[in-house]
Amino acid sequence: MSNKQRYFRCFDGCRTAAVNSTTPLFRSYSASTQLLQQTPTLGQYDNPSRYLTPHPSNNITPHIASLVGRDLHLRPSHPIGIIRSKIQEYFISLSQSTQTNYEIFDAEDPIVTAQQCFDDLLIRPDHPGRAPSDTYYVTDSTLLRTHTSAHQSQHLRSGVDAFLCSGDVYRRDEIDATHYPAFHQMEGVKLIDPTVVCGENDISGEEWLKSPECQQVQDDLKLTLEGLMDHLFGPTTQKRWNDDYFPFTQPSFELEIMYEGEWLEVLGCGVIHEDVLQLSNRGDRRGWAFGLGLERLAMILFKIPDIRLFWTQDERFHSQFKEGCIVEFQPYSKYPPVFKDIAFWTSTIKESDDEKSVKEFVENDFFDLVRSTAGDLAERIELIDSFTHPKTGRSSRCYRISYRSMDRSLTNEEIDELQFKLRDLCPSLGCELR
Ligand code: FA5
Ligand code: MG
Repeated sequence: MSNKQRYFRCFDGCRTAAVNSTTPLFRSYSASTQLLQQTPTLGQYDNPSRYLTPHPSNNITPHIASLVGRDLHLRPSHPIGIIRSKIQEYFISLSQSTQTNYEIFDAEDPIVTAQQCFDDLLIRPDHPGRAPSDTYYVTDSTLLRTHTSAHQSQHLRSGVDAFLCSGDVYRRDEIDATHYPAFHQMEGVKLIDPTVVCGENDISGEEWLKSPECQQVQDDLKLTLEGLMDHLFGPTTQKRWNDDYFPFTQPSFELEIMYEGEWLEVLGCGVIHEDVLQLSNRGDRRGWAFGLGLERLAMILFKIPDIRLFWTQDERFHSQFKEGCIVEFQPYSKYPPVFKDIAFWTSTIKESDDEKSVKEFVENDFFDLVRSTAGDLAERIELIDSFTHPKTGRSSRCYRISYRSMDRSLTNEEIDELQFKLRDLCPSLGCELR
């Protein structure tokens, strides 16, 4: 077995609780399973120098590099690890009734190529998600995966018919209680039994989309995922399907569940686009795929109010969770936030040899600058004012940053110090402080 970690499981679903939580991580299964199992090593990608390369396209910050390889999803007593196991348990239980054996990949390298993350999935070169403002690039052709779909094509190409693949994903994004630049996803893919629905020599294009076979794939997908929600949230949970769009599935859907009076999006999915299958040399088959956010599910199930908590090292957090148990998180503190505003012109006009050069402001660069300066103390950034000067045409923005520690009270002095550092760094984005 190469760098990819597969476990093959027997499908009676029984699994012993014995887990050695030290590195490497061992999982044991009861002797009654004819088990086949490979052990992912915790922390095998924990090496910041892999991510901080001198390549001119590299836009990974030391803060992000320090998160890669933490492997929260492989820690048996971490909420992200508990939820991953619970989902896998459901799919293993399905294998008997549906004759589908899901192979499991939990330790793929988070560095993927642009080909894997985008081209294989029909994401066009001009798609905004590929821009360096949205994606962390290691070099110009390699990057930190932005979704676990980056591994779809490789597994399909290698002949796997059904699999689950989980891991950490990275996106340059806004900062608040539900968004963090690193989070975890699980991908699921199933190709339908070719004696029931097949691809090549059969119908394609519009005709395929309107066919009863395509409907059959959708029905199987929806039934499977509704069953998963019942397994996680109980059979009375209200669910609703909305149409969605992904370049690599057609048709595409999102699933929302009603939780405490609100509809929450938990996953995206769809019928795998026939061109994706074709590119993976599986054009003779048809199937479905989904990608779900593990933090979203864990925040709901464990009632964890802030996404940063998943990354804390505080024992008061970790001591609350045990392998296999869903328990309600008991907040151990709510320290007060410290608010600071920062206002700047989003461009600096440099007069050099009569030529005016203007560097364009990218909001995600500013968010990254705050994260690099303040780390997890930055709880939220809000744009509270913006205007364009009527004479000069220059734009101004004012952001309010809430700083709050999960673990202690902050002093005004230490936050002032961070804020001064941030102000000193703003001109590097082409901004001029006001
Ligand atoms: C995707 O990432 C697609 N790859 C999903 C997919 C897979 C579609 C296979 C079709 C087939 P999306 O960007 O919507 O889609 O993210 C999927 C899920 O990840 C969301 O439903 C949500 O649960 C979670 N998610 C997305 N962004 C964030 C974020 N910033 N923080 C936490 N969770 C997030
Ligand atoms: Mg979505």
